[in-house]
Amino acid sequence: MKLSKIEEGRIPANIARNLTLELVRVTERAAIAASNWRGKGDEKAADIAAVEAMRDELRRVDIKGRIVIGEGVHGEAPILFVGEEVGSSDGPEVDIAVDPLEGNTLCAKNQPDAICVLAMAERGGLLNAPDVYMTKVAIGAGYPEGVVDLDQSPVDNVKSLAAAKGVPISEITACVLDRPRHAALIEDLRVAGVAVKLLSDGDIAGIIHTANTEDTGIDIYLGSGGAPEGVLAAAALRCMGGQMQGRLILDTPEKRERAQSMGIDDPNRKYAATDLASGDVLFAATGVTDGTLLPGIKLRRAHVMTSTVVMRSWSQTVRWITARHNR
Ligand code: VTB
Repeated sequence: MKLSKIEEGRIPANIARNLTLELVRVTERAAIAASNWRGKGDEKAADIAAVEAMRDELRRVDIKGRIVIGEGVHGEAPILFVGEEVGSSDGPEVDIAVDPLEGNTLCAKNQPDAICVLAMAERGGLLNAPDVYMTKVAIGAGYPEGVVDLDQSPVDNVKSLAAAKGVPISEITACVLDRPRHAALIEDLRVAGVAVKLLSDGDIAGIIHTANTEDTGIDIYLGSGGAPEGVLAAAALRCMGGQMQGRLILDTPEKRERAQSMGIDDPNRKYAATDLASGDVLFAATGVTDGTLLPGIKLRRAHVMTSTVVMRSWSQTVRWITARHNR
């Protein structure tokens, strides 16, 4: 039998794997802070609570970290801005992408799958994506490379996925953000007989769901969402297995210039998951509200319970960590 990477004892000289638990601490802190704002109808307050907690906890992590996906550009976002140095400075040079509260509307409405998210990669490993939309397609592991492609129509992608899965197209469930801009996409999918699961928000969780079809029933993610969320979702898929492509929507001269100033020379480039998040990547997400991805924060009289998924691309180990914190 082939030895696994762990049995062979091959520990690569890249991101220190002990950092995995450090990331869990960071997303746990953010999620606990955000949980105070569940169902309170105040998205902004929920977001600020998560951002501040995440920033504070990151200070303790032994890394020379640099934010590449954060809360905004320097000058606009006070903390966790793009380019901000984070960590204790005593450790490896890494790039960090954060979405301190992915789905702040979900949190404000206490709806499923509000999560606190962080990804870490070696320096240069995460695309410095502008805050524009990205067209995305994602599927889980176990399919031939290239079975879906952004240059095919969404319905054609579903058809080739159904053929590869060996099921009729009517047994494919596609996950799409419920937005007016997706009206034609949703209509086309329904006319073709595809089941469409509409998300009110949160396409990082939506894309992760494709990597876990047996539990979620979701086969494919289609449509456009935030480009920063695309990078974070790609980091997760790299750790879980699966395929994803993304293309920035740079539909105005201003957006093209902004992208260019961030180092993006080809505005039409089709990014694979490995272009969005390359090398050794760590990804952590803690549930704020109960969802399909993770249980939310549970407030008990003496304790707070957190549920986190943390994973690493090198080994594709996926860990679910339930923690009990004293109040
Ligand atoms: C997208 C999506 C996110 O917000 O950014 C969306 O990627 C915003 O889309 O996961 P609209 O501008 O159409 O509202 C989320 O759903 C949540 O942050």
